[in-house]
Amino acid sequence: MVKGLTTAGLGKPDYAKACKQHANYVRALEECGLEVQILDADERFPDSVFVEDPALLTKRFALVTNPGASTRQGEAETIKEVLGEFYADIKEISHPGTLEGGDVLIVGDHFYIGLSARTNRKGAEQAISILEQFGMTGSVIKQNELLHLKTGISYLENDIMIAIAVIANHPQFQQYHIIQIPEEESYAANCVWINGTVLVSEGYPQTLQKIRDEGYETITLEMSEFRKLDGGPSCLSLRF
Ligand code: CIR
Repeated sequence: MVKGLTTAGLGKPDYAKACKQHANYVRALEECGLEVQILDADERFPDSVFVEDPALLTKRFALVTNPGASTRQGEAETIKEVLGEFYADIKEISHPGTLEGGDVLIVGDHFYIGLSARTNRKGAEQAISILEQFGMTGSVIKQNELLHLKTGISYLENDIMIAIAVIANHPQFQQYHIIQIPEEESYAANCVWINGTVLVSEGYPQTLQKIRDEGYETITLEMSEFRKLDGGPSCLSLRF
């Protein structure tokens, strides 16, 4: 993990601390009523704790992505084996298409797919055509400021989004009520709704208050070591 990709400039993660934060994260998922399967560490891939990226899980099928980061491409093979335990239908994104799960924002049966340095148009188009085969839809969101689309926006169900200004203004999101995050708290835009509770990174009081004001229960989580690798709460699990 200490060799993971990063642009944060916050130094190397403290591995022992990261393990504690990970354990707290797992506990939070369980408190929200989820059953959690923890995968073994895969020492070949320093970013593999961010399991959200090599797969996209839907109600009807699983999609193994082709991560745009070359050091992460091998993660897809491992995740595919695991998903075989849960899904009869497993589809794949193939070269020259690339896609990472962090770029996919799910709203019911619609999938917003952000273009980024990790997800290219061909990858997004492949995903959309597979979604359509299963009666679901997708659309492309152009952005070039963030690592992933969900670095800047999360869906909190009930037609409510939480987002930083640059993403909140995107025309495709105007149909939602958007909780806007102050710029100095932009890291907190990546949060996770689970069964009515929102998991929020600790240390972002204005964002926390705004989420509570909308009536959500919240659990705050220390994410400092994952933040050092540009990762947030959604990145650490695949939820289905
Ligand atoms: C990476 O650059 O790929 C990792 N260091 C961080 C991935 C974060 N994943 C996510 O936002 N879904």
